[in-house]
Formats: sequence, structure tokens, C-alpha cells
Amino acid sequence: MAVETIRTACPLDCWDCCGMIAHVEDGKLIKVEGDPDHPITQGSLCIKGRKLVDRLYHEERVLTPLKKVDGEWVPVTWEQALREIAEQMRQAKTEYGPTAVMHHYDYGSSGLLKNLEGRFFNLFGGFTDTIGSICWGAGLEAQKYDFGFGKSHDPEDLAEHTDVIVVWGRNVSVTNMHMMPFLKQAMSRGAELVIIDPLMTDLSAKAVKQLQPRPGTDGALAVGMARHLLDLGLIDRRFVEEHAVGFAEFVEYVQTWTVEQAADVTEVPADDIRWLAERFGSGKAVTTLLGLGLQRYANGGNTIRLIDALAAMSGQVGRSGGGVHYANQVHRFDYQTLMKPDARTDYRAFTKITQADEILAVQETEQPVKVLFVTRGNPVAQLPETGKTLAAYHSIPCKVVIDMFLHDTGMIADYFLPCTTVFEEEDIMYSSMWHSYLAYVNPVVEPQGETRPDWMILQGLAEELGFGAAFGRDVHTWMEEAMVPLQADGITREQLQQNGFIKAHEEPVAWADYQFGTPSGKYEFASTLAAADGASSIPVYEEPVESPRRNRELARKYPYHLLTIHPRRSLNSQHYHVMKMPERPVVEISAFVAGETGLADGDLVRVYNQRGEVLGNVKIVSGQHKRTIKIEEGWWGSRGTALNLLTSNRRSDLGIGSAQYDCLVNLAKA
Ligand SMILES: Nc1nc2c(c(=O)[nH]1)N[C@H]1C(S)=C(S)[C@@H](COP(=O)(O)OP(=O)(O)OC[C@H]3O[C@@H](n4cnc5c(=O)[nH]c(N)nc54)[C@H](O)[C@@H]3O)O[C@H]1N2
Ligand SMILES: Nc1nc2c(c(=O)[nH]1)N[C@H]1C(S)=C(S)[C@@H](COP(=O)(O)OP(=O)(O)OC[C@H]3O[C@@H](n4cnc5c(=O)[nH]c(N)nc54)[C@H](O)[C@@H]3O)O[C@H]1N2
Ligand code: SF4
Ligand SMILES: [Mo]
Repeated sequence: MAVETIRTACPLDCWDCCGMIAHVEDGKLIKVEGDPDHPITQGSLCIKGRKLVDRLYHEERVLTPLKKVDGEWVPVTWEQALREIAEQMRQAKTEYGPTAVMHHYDYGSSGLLKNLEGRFFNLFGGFTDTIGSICWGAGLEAQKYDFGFGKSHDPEDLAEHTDVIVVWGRNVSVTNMHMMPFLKQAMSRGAELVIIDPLMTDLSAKAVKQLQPRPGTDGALAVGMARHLLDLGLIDRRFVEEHAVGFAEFVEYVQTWTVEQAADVTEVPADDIRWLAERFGSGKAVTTLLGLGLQRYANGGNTIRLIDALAAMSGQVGRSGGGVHYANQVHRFDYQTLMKPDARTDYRAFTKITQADEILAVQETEQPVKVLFVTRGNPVAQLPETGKTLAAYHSIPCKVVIDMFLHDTGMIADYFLPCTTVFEEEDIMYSSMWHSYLAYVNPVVEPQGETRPDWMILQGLAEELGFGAAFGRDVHTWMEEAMVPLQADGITREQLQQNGFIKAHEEPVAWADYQFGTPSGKYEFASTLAAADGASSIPVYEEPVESPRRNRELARKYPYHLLTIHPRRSLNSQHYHVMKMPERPVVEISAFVAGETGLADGDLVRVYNQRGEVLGNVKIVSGQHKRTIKIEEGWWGSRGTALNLLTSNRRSDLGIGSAQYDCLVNLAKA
């Protein structure tokens, strides 16, 4: 039997958005490989991408709709499931209005057509939405205030033009591995690599220097550097005068700091602060690669704004080889036409991060939540304060989860509707995190069992509810409607399908024309939008909430910083049942912490704070910030580790983001 190859793309919530080639034999997907023709991802896939095949054929994959009856799952027909769910929705709407139906979603798939969920709930008449982002909300808002929105340079610009690469809180080789060849190319030209991270990463050994701030204090680090640049007069005068507003106000704030003060707050030596500041201000091209880790703090938005300001004042914005890379929000789809927000008559927004509190607060009122839909997410595992999420979700009488696996959230549902994987559907993939290529997803195999694409499930429900015709188009028409704004650049659906991938935005150097997307059209050191939102117009440093300097009492009880960073071998919670994982998390601690706690390698340890506790096995590692502990996230509570019992559902300062890394814990031998 001949092997057929089909071009598709990785749907996972990742910077890279890889081009993929599926190998199909006899109707069965036998493997996927990286698409060698893809200009950015160049033929390689990470283990998570390759293991998507195992997710497709996994023995635990749910292949028929399920209904929970007396605590047990019972397979039901699509007809029955959709009829009964529609009935519950209708009843809830009649009694309490459409906002009695709530939708939580995350980015389990980066497909364009996944946005049809919004169309469904808008046509239903409205719903309770969850807004903000537990992933990167704070940083997005920060860059909106400073630049207008987040935009990145082409990866090639970094490879060819940067002199100094500052990897600031991004775990590049683990979470963004296709950046590696571009970094290597820059370094082989002589570019210097600097890491700013409390933890050691794979790249640490290749760096000329690593700065290790106390977690959550990077804003103070940026202010310290800014102060040194002011002292030396290393400011890009033309930029701050012609292309920016509010620089004088920002300077006034920076003058209230000294480098020594910044060193004291961050625990980074003053000489290192000066050393790095001089790299920013010495005429060299400095690329800053921000990660998402450093904004998952109560002060995360201001952290990103302070780093933006440092780069801006030193002339790194709009310059080849420079830039502050956080997001790349350049994809111009027509989401309005796809999602029809005008169709709704009622709407209520909870936030992703605090939804548990918000649900519990309305359940005894006239506007309760009666039906919950969860799509493309596993909030019971991934939201902070797991106990609260469970209590809130248990208070909702009808919970519908659309997914492939009975994970922590699936388990507590009343109806589980099995959807197709990327290999069984047609879509367009893109990532707003890094490069600007779109990729086409071609169907590779027939849907397994009775699984259906999300849109088809929603179409069925829309028909039951009487708005099937308004919801329905067909896959190609939806794509074409959403792609109308791209046609101006000659990008069409057919062409994208034919090529497999297309670069959707041409601008090798972000903001090179200095036409910013802010209200003033300039870079805003002082942001009118921030002020209008009730935030400080200029970025300012505040201590993280769970900090020895802000809350001594708390830090006495829980003296260690816990970073629950993204796992090497899973995309959040999505691969824990697919890969061989240890029974419990590895808890990486320093020799210093080992000394203080008497823990030794391999010890069973209780990691605990005022919110909860988890068990893990100790591994003593060297080099990291000495009071900082690392545990990879993504664990399944239903398999013994509910890691987010430890994290708080406090919001970040800007953008309704997460503060899950703003977290103190203690350790004890179990
Ligand atoms: N393998 C893998 N890849 C992934 C994912 C995955 O789960 N697994 N998830 C994807 C998703 S959803 C996302 S959002 C991205 C996340 O991608 P990243 O932002 O790279 O990942 P994080 O794990 O959030 O944190 C990155 C780094 O931030 C550091 N950090 C934490 N706190 C601080 C701080 O206060 N200051 C500084 N300077 N550094 C700090 C951590 O030590 C860590 O090395 O990755 C995507 N790619
Ligand atoms: N402690 C701690 N918690 C964290 C983080 C952290 O660093 N530390 N990181 C946070 C971040 S950055 C993120 S992005 C969130 C992630 O939070 P989630 O997005 O909730 O987590 P995932 O584990 O990626 O779950 C995605 C789910 O979508 C499903 N899925 C995949 N494709 C489709 C599809 O096409 N249709 C449907 N219906 N379902 C699909 C998958 O099977 C999976 O169950 O977690 C956050 N939580
Ligand atoms: S998870 Fe990211 S790096 Fe891995 S294959 Fe998918 S897009 Fe590529
Ligand atoms: Mo994320």
C-alpha cells in the first residue's frame, strides 16, 4: 500500500505553529513529520507535535457522546445528547435569560473555525462569557498601552541583525524550540546571549551572562537599568522626542530609583544591572525575547511595560536587530462576520481567572448560571485554586464539555461531546505569538468513531434550538468570509490550501515606520488608555503580592517562590496520559533550600501553602535563584496531582491575566 502524504499544521497552543506532513497508509495516520518547506519551522516537530498521532488513536479517547446517569457515564446518540442539551439551554434562557448559559474556552486548538463557538452563543441570544487570559493577558494589555498592540520582528531579522539577544523569562528550547536555529545563526555571527531567569534553562550554559532576579521583580530590574542609562546619558533622544510621548514623566519616576536600590529589590548585583544597561544603550542592536512567565504576577503588566520602556528609551524599538518580542497580533481575520456579536441581545462577562468566585456569587440570585459549556480547555486542571473551580462548577446543574478525553474537567461534566482532532477536520492555523505564517489544515483521516468537528456539534445544537440556518454556512464559506481583509494582499483560501502556508504580514522590523497603534500614534511612555482604565499612566514597579518584602508574615510561613512552569514533554495538560510520566511531579530545589529543610534527593515532599498541598519527589539542582522552586504544570488531579491547588486566582494588574507564579510555598518531608 502506498503511503500518501498530506500537508497540515500543528494545532497546539504554541509560539511555533509548525507546518506538518501527515503520512497516511490505508486510511490510517502512521506518522507526522515537520514540513521541510515551511520557512520558519523547517521540517522539525517537537515531541508534543509528533505525539498528536497517539492522541488520535489513544485507547482512552472518547468516541461517542456520553451522558452522566446516577454518577456513571452512559453512551447516548448524538440525537439524544443534542436534544437534551438544547432543552436545558432553552429552559435556562426562558427562566433566567441567555446569560444563564456560560461558555469557558481556552486555546486547546489554534484553528480559525474554533471561533465559531462565539457565533453559536451570540446567535443563541447571548451568554455569560469568560474574558481575559490566564496565559498572557497582562502582557498583551501592557503592549497595547505602549505600542497599540504586540508585534514581533521576523525571525530572520534577529538571526541576521541582532548584536545582543536578551531572553527575558522565556524557556526557548522547551516552549519555542523553532527559535533555536535563529538564535544559533545570530550567535555564530558573534551575537551575545543574555538570559534573565530565576531558573536555569537549557540555554543558560550558552549565555555570556544570566541575571537571576527574585521572581516577580523584573520591573525593578528594568527601572534600575533605565536609571543607569539616564546617568550615562545613553538615551535615543530622537526616538523619545519625535516618536514617543510621556518620556519626561517616566524619567521623573526613574529618578526616584538608584541602581543600588534596584539591586537590593531584585537580588541582582548592581554591576550586572549596569553591565546589561550599557548593552542596551551602547548603539548595539538588542533583541528582547519576552516570555509569558514573567507576567504571571500581580504586577505582571507593569513588568512588561517597564521592559518596553527600557527598550524604547535606548532606541531598540523600530530598529533592525532590536525589538521587544512578546506577541505578534497581525492576523487580520474578520472575526465580526464569523462570530456575529451583533446578534446577541444579552451578554455578561466573567473573567477566566476569577470565574469561580463570580459563578458562586450569582448562583442564589435572579441571574444564576445553569448551563456551562467548556470547549478547548481543561479549566479544572489549569485554572488556579482548583478547589474553588470545582465548587463553582459543581453548583451548575448542567455542564457540557466538548473534548477528546475525560480529563479533570470532562470527568465532572453531565454531557461529554467527543470532537475530532486536527487530523479529522479542515481549518486554518495561526499563532499570534511569533511568526506571521498561516497554515492550512487538510483532512487527513476519517473521523474516529462518532466524533465530530466542534462546528458540526454546534450546528446540530443550533438546529435543535431553531437557528440552524443562521449558524450554518460551510467550512470554505466561513473561511472565505473571515479572510476578506486578507484579499487586499492577494491571499485567498484556495491559494492557502494550495501552498500549505502563506506569510500573512510583511514587516520584517516591527514599528520601523514609527506609526504606532496608540491613541497618540506614538510610543506611549505615559499611556492615556492606561489612565482611562484607572491604572498608572506610566509604568511603575510594585512588589509581587506574595513577596517577603510585601507580606513578611506570609513569607515567614511560606518562604519559597514556586514557579509552575510549562512542561517539557506536554502541552499544558494535553500529553500527560499519552507519554510516560512519573507518578508524581519532580520538585526542583536548590542546595540552599535542601539545607534549610533537610530534604534530600528523591525524598517524598509535601509542597504546601494556605491554599492547599501537593506531593512530589525532590531533585536538588544547582544554579537557580536559591529560594525558587520549580514544578512543571499540566498534571491531572484525577491522576493524583492537582497542582493548581497551590496557585492563587488573584488577577494581574493589567489585562485580566493570571498571577499563578506569584506564589509562595513551604516544603516538608512527607
Ligand atoms: N513544551 C511546551 N511548550 C509550550 C507549552 C507547554 O506546555 N509545553 N505551552 C505553550 C503555552 S500555552 C505558552 S503560554 C508558552 C509559555 O512559554 P514560556 O513563556 O517560555 O514558558 P513559561 O513556562 O511560562 O515560563 C518561561 C520562563 O519564565 C521564567 N520565569 C518565571 N518567573 C519569572 C520572573 O519573575 N522573571 C523572569 N525573568 N523569568 C521568570 C521561568 O523560569 C521559565 O523559564 O509555551 C507554549 N509552548
Ligand atoms: N500552574 C500553572 N497553571 C497554568 C499555567 C502555568 O504556567 N502554571 N499556564 C497557563 C496557560 S499559559 C495556559 S495557556 C492555560 C492552558 O489551559 P487549557 O487550555 O485549559 O489547558 P490544556 O491542557 O492545553 O487543555 C486544552 C484542552 O483542549 C482540548 N482540545 C484540543 N483541541 C481541541 C479542539 O479542537 N476542540 C475542542 N473542543 N477541544 C480541543 C484538549 O484535548 C485539552 O483537553 O493553563 C494555564 N495554567
Ligand atoms: S507544539 Fe509547537 S513546536 Fe511542537 S509541533 Fe506543535 S507547533 Fe511545533
Ligand atoms: Mo499559554
